[in-house]
Amino acid sequence: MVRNHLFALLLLFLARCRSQSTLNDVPRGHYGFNMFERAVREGRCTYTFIVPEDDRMCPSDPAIDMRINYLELAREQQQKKSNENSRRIEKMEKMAEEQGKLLMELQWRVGNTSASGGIARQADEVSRITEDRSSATSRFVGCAGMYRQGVTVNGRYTVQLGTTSFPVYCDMVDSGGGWTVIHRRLNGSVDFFRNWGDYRRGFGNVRGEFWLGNEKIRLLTSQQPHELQVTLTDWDDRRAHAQYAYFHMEPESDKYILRLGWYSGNAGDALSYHNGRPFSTTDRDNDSDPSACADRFRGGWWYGSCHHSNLNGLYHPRGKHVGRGDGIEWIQWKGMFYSVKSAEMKIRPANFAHC
Ligand SMILES: [Ca+2]
Repeated sequence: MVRNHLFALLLLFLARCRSQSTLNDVPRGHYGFNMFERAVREGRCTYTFIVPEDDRMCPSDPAIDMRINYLELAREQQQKKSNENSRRIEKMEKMAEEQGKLLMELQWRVGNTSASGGIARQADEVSRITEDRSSATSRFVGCAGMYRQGVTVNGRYTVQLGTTSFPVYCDMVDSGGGWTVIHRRLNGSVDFFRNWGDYRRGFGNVRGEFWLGNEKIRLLTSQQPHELQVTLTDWDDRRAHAQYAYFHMEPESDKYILRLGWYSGNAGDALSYHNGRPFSTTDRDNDSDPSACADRFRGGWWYGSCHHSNLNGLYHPRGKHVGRGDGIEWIQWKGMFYSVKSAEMKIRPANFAHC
């Protein structure tokens, strides 16, 4: 009885539309509900349907809950698998890249050895390179070795290779560090127009201008495959660089022939022209030109007929100069009549960045 009265009051309230309320308590089909519906239809009032707080939560169905839990678990597992697959793909890509480099190097070395003749020598060469590569991950030569031992400050250090030791300048900062600097031009304080013996031994000061020496460079690069970076600065202090994925010098008996890998950088490729060419100095004409390139261009380099780069040429204090190609030239960057303000060549093991 009391309930019916409450119902009547509620419906009266709803029909007058003075406030929002709930119809959930009113069974559909009840006369009060019908009244209200009619009132809305006739535009005498509008209503807002408010779902009671308790009804907003669906009643729990164990079967549905289980299904949801299962799907969430499956989604998490799928995500984990996806992440794991991404990591595996990345790792395999790195391995493929390393193997590609090794294959390229082996093919190149074998081809080179073949040109010199002798299957036995080819086998020895492949065996030696493979040994180098397998041990390369545990040892680094020169500044890279010191970097791996925790030395991360640029400066002069002494490297020990077997019974030989000599001073070097280490660049431990540029492009990830670990670089052994083999050449630097800075201010023209050192004469680079020198003979074979000087280039073989090296000259200058590793803190200033110097050539490390063909014998030492040869020794470093014969321990394991190395990469080369050339850094150049012009007289407006603009910098450019050229990087070569592989850098190697043959022994003196082969006239320190230059071996180079792929070029990258923004200076232009002015060194690949010299790939496969022997070193020449003022007293050793090993170039392929009728003239003596080292004499004409005032340096020691892997001249052909004659050069695309001449980083051991004359130091011209104002950059632009008259003598064609006799300065510190990088033709693909500045042409034949512009000597750069400073230049540096540095090497490190080719796998340094990956280990
Ligand atoms: Ca010549």
